[in-house]
Amino acid sequence: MAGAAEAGPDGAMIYRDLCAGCHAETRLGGTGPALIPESLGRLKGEKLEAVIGAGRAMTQMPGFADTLSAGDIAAVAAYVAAPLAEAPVWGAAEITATRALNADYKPAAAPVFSADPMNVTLVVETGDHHVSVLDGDTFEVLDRFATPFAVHGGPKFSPDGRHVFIMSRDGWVQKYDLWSLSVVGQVRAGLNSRNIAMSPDGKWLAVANYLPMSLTILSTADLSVAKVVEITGKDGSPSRVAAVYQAPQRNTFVLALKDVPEIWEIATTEDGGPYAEGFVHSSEAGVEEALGVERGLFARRRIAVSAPLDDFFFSPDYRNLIGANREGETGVVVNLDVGREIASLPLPGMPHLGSGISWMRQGRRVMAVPHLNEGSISIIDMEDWSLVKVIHTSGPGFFLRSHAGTPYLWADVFTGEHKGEMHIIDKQSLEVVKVITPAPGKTVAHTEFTKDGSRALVSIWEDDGAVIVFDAATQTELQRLPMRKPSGKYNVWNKISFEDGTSH
Ligand code: DHE
Repeated sequence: MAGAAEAGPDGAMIYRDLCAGCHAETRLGGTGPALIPESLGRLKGEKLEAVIGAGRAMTQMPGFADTLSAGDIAAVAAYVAAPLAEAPVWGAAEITATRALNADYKPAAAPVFSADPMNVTLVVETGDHHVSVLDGDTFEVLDRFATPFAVHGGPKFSPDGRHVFIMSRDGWVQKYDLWSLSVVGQVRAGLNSRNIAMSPDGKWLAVANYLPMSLTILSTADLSVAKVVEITGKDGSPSRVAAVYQAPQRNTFVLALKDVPEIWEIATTEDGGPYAEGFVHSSEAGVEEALGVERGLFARRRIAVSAPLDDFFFSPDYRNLIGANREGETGVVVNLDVGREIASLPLPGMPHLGSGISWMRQGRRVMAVPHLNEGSISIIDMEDWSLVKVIHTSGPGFFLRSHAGTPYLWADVFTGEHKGEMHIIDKQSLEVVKVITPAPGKTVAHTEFTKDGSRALVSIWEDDGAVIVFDAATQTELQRLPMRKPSGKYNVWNKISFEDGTSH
């Protein structure tokens, strides 16, 4: 009979003794990040054991290789990689209990710097979990502040560009005042979150969650909880929210649901939203109730689709949504006005619609989409949804960027032997006019333009990385700003003006 000595190390006990102090008994995170499969993502097996053994440089995470045997480390890694026994409750009360406002914060009456507040650009530095605030003309660092662990997705600016909201994968939302250069506060809106979206009027911030399966809506004024929407499909099955987007002309949030074949639209004003004038075609008594129609602030509309869609791109008028499924080979166009699919798109090779951009070419609007598993960019005509061209690049890219002030789009290569090559593509001829390799052997990715489009900022995505400032017209390097694994960069003006060449 197997005795206790033969049972092997007890990962749960080691966790309680050594890890729970920072990561919490619940594994949902404390001063350290959550240690659950949803948060660990691709950090598993040997990679996870390596982090436990060696720790993480420049963080509070020590290495345990001297304290624990290889078997102990494997046991604790297996323990944190296993799903939680019970789905944790994370409702309004739990969220509210995490809300912390900065007692030292004093709102400034005007920007405390002389730089153009509309040309300020944020750089997310994932190497040591900070954001640098750059003057978009001189590239001086105006401030550098600590963020929650593992920020993901684009920060969202208030419509006046004064405040910005930043989200971490562990569901923390941080509010920062760009005039005072000061953190305002933070709240944990979810346990494992995807992204955030701001309502067009700037009053509400929606947080898309995988865990729990909900959408949290916060008041942007004070980070209080306005509503927690539980996500269940028409047939009653729960669903994770893959992403949430703002639809400015519609006064709605649009939700990509991971597990049910539905798109949701949620009204962000009392009188606006999907069922405002023009969207409901019958006012007969009882019809709306029978259809399950809701009205008013945060009213929800369900749009049925043929399969779950988790990656979206929108036409600039937000009437058409282009959706794809990460596992699928095709994309579809859903017209949000009529609430149904109107076309399918020839998009093989894992299109990354979230990185799509659009512009006018020969009098017609076209969109460009990179593919995550092959070196190509599809160009689609947004009037008849035909494939205009497939542009071949030297490897799979992650991000595309352009600006009205430049004739080019910049497309990176994120993986493979050509990673770090940046393709400069002419938006009219659709030809690759140049390939630049500013840091050979290193990942070079994600471009953002200054307000006027004259400068392109590109990340050397390494721990001892940098943001390179290029002359956008000649692609000549002008400056290199040392940064810790810089990822995305976000220009206030490009974001709040919904510049076509950038993500929204
Ligand atoms: Fe992202 C944006 C989803 C992996 C860096 N990523 C987004 C958005 C979504 C998304 C839905 C749009 C949110 C927004 O801005 O409102 N990302 C996903 C995934 O599903 C995927 C493939 C798997 C996952 O782990 O979630 C994924 N993303 C990554 C990475 O591995 C990247 C490269 C590194 C990281 O930080 O995790 C990464 N994603 C980014 C960045 C943006 C982003 C920098 C914002 C781009 C922008 O310019 O707006």
